[in-house]
Amino acid sequence: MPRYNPAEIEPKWQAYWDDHATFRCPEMPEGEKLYVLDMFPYPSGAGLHVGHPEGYTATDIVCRAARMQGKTVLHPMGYDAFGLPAEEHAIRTNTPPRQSTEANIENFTRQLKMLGFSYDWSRMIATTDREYFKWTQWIFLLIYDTWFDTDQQRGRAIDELPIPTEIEAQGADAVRRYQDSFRLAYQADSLVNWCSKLGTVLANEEVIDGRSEVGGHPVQRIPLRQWMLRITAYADRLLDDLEPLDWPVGIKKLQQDWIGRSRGAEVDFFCGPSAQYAAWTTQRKSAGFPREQDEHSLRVYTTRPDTLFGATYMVIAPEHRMVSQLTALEQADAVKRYVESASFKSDRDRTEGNRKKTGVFTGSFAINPVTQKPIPIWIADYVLAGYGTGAIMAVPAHDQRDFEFAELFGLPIVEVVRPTEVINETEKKCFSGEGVAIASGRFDGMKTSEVKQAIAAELHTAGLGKPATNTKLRDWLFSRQRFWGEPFPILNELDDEGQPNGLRRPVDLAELPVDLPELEDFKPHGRPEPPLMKADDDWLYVQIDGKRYQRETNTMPQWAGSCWYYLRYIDPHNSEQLIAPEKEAAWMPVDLYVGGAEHAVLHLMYSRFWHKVLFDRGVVQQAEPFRKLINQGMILGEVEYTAFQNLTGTFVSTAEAIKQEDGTYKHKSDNSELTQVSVDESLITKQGDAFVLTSDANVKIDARSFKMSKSRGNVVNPDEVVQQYGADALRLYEMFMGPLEATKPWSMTGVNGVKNFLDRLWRLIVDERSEASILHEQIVDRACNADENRVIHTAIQAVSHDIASLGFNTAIARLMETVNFFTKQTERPRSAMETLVLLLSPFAPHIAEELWRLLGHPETLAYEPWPVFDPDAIRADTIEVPIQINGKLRAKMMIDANANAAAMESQAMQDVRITELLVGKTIVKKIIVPGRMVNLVIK
Ligand code: ANZ
Repeated sequence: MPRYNPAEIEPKWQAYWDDHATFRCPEMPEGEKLYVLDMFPYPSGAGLHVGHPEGYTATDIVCRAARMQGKTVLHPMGYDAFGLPAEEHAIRTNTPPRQSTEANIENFTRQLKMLGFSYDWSRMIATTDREYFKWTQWIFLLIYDTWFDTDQQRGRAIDELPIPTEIEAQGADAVRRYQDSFRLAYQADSLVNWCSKLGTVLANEEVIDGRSEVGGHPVQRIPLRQWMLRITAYADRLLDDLEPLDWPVGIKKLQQDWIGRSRGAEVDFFCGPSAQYAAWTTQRKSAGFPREQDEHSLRVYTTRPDTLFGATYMVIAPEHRMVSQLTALEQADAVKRYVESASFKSDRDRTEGNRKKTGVFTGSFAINPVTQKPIPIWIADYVLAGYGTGAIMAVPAHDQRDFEFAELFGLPIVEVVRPTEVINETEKKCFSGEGVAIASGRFDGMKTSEVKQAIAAELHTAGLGKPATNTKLRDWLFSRQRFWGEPFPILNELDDEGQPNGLRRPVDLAELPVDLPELEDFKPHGRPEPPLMKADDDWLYVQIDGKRYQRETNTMPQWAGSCWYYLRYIDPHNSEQLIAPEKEAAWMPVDLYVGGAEHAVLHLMYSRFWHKVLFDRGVVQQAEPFRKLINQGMILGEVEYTAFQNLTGTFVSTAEAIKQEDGTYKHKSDNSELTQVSVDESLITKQGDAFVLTSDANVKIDARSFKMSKSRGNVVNPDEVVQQYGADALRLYEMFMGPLEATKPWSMTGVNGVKNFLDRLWRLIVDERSEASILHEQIVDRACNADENRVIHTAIQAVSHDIASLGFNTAIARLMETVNFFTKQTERPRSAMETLVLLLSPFAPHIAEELWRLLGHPETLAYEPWPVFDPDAIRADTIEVPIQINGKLRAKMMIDANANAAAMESQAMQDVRITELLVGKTIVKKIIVPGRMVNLVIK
């Protein structure tokens, strides 16, 4: 063996850890606990990507070090296994998605084990396990059973919802419908992104530029009956509870922006027949602002009620329910065409700032309640149906979108706010800041904030307005028309004709899980209706107490399973409860959660929301699940070097190449034809931060790395890296590339570099010349001398500190220095080698275990005490420095090696040999070089 051979060592130690259940975590913490969580992967057919081991190695290092520091570590892994790719595979091959999912899980598990991560595999879960999604369904029913009490700001059981007497009087079904309208899980007609090609409704984030993210098919917006989760009820708490979390500020900001809380007012504008205007205002004055707008009014949400005098037109969203009511006959065709075209645009397309505004006049007018003037009502897609009330009062002088729209369609622009400070040119056209009211009647001269208050109060007394807050956050569209997802544990009651009557019944808890039906055929049928409608009648229909029900055939979105997996790891085999309360109390919250920044918003928002419902309903005991969060940076493909080449093969810098209209390139001075070529690294020299051709330094080489992708062919496969260099080298390299949170390019040369380091470490301890694995002859059984001790303790201090602060790259650099130091020594004390191996073990556990064994320890090092840092060992030694007078050596003194100039001077002045020589003289100059010498110039 003697040469370092990871292919032999690594599988051996992986088997050892498996056989000995080395990383099995006890049910309850013994002493201090540490719960370290990785974002679990979707087990795709492509297998692990090198991006996965980045975060996974980081957490593994933390866990391995923490075990050695005596903590009880919970470090689990599992799979987020429902999802579109498995379903598409099933459609293509007509095999059940469970088959491919299980095969992929097996492959992922093999790969993760191959990398030596110290997971407690006995806790492995997949969201597709029946024993797992039973509890996902259970949580759904809990959410369904909950309403949000806005006064108490918490979710409560639905049977605690106060029922108004008039509802009570209408009987049991009316009460059920009333309750249904308050549940956190409810059904609503919602505008959805319908993709007929995929045969499913997609979430907004699955739609990119009006096309499906998967497959790039056209997406149309249509109304459909959907399950919604009332996450908006929790908006305030989701915002307020962010603050104390130890999360990157960027992520907190993203969540705040996503929730997007704004405060303003709702205002009703009269839009009925003018003959009824007077009666309407009188009625409003006495009755006040109604909960729902009446048939003669159009309700808007505004953050600037102070600009009401400048509202010169109104806009409703193309999907607004009053579109047909407000459309005049002569405008009907134009409106129909406009509404149809808007249905193909995503919200993003509609609201992006630089798009040209579009719209159509309805032919109707509303009355501005303060100016009493009629103003036209338009339809435009820059107003979104799902925000506020889906209608606005447009104030073109003070809102940029309204301004662009008014300019385009020649609508009046009336300035009502004058800035109090100097403004720039664009603001002169449309000033959206605060200032002083003008052209606003009795409010003229008042400050914006005062006008806001005053107009809002007037509208309130007139029964025309009320304060309102809004969030950008929408309720969560929670159903999918797919088959590879969790079925909803809900039964829809059927009437005598076999049609759903709108009443529902949760599946009894004892009946969970509701398993997916066996399907003969997985092809979508291209209708919004879910594929589970194709299931056998045995599955589809249920009879209870003489009533017939049809099972809910929608399935949950992939987000569902990942909303709570961190809880199940704590008690994965509990068949009675989602989690035992004492275990939840002992292990939660997650102390460190590491994963990609792409989950900054949705996954983290959704899981925080579920956690809060579980908290309100007493299932968990803390309001937030993830105490500390870190996002690993993206790993890009290898740097690609490019330049241009002319027809004779001469290289030319990119700056010389001019792109032609047809996409080809020509030389900027001689007009010769150029083509972009990649340049081999061996032909390049680095000059400062730039790269040039070694043979011609005038030719600059572009160096760029790109996101790994199949189409670019720059994907690095972890299997191949492990085969060639070993898992320890891969782990070490990924941590050595740079700070965990940085984006960084892959480099095989870099992998080779760390592999060389591991070779050196091996040779430091093992005698390579021998046949059997024996220790190097320079390993000696003596205590470390002061030098060796200083090097070792410097390493202990640095590595311990760096692991705690997740600065893995600098820890590795320190370990490399330590190895270099001992390589140069003729003797290597066994104790120093042992410490070195222990310090390295979290990073490169296989080689560390092997060396630990060779150093004479039969047991795993996984629970060896972490080396203890001794500050005395690195305390600087004393050194001898000369004291000169006028350049002549007069004395020597022993001094602390780190002493500064002042300390050196003061010690020198106390030396009797010097004080004698100074009698009667004056010092004209002191030359003091710390650590080197003192020279006094005297007269
Ligand atoms: C009049 C006005 C005057 C407005 C003014 C702004 C400036 P935030 O802060 O994002 O909540 N708005 C309301 N509902 C809308 C919808 N469904 N689609 C598009 N825009 C909508 O923005 C609230 C402001 O956005 C509201 O205040 C409204 O325009 C517009 F000088 O009302 B404002």
